[in-house]
Amino acid sequence: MLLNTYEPWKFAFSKEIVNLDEIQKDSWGIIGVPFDSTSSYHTGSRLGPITIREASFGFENFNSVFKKNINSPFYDFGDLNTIPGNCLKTCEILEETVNELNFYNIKPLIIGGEHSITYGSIKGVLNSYDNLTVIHLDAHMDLKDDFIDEKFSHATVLRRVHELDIDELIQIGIRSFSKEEENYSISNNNISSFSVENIKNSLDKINKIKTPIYLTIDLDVLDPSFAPNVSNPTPCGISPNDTELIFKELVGKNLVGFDLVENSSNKLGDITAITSSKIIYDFLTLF
Ligand SMILES: [Mn+2]
Repeated sequence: MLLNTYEPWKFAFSKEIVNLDEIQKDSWGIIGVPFDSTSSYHTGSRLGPITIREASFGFENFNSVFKKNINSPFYDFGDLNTIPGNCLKTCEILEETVNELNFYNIKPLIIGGEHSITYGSIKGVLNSYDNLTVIHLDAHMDLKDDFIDEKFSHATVLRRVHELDIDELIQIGIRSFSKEEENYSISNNNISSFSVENIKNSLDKINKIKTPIYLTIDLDVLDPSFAPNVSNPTPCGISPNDTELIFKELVGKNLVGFDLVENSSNKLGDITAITSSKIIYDFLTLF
């Protein structure tokens, strides 16, 4: 390594970017999206990309859960230039960035920011894939048609995603929703919503997926005892061990996009940022 230095604002173990044309096909590229303008409770997820990257330096290269090192090279391209206060324009910029990543055969690994940005990321992925199953870990369904008259919000994002041309939406860890959202989930036969008690059934569902997969994780899927600093903490959630169970079911599947959102840590070394970072670290060990 030249000068024997490292970049603390790049995810640990990420490879140096030398030439985009020489990047290994199907590697992952991290993009931070420091945007939190539609957050309805705790704001601060704009600091997610920084606090999560910093926390990544606490882990070993060898992942004892998956019994392997992080083998596949991945890259950290820094943070998106967002437009504070404008969700749609920020999503358009992110979609364009994901298009560019796909052009170089790099798969997007998005660190939020809040959940509304998932719309821009999935739109970008859909420009490259005809079929897509979205796996959605969250305490909330996020299937409202509008939230206080806003169509584009972190509370409506999976409704907007479902309106795109996706094959299936699989929601896991769900425990907070309106009657309208529950009816929408029940009346659309390509939506499955699994409660915390039904995680085992969601694993069977994941096992049967044949299409490319986009995985979106709202960190509030975890119980607040593991991840207190999220935008909308919701008691009685899943544990980090449950996310590892889900990840083990994803081994060998065709994952083409990933995001982790709603981390609102506001200081370095925060337990929520460490947990977020561990989830991304586990995800990167799958390949
Ligand atoms: Mn949520």
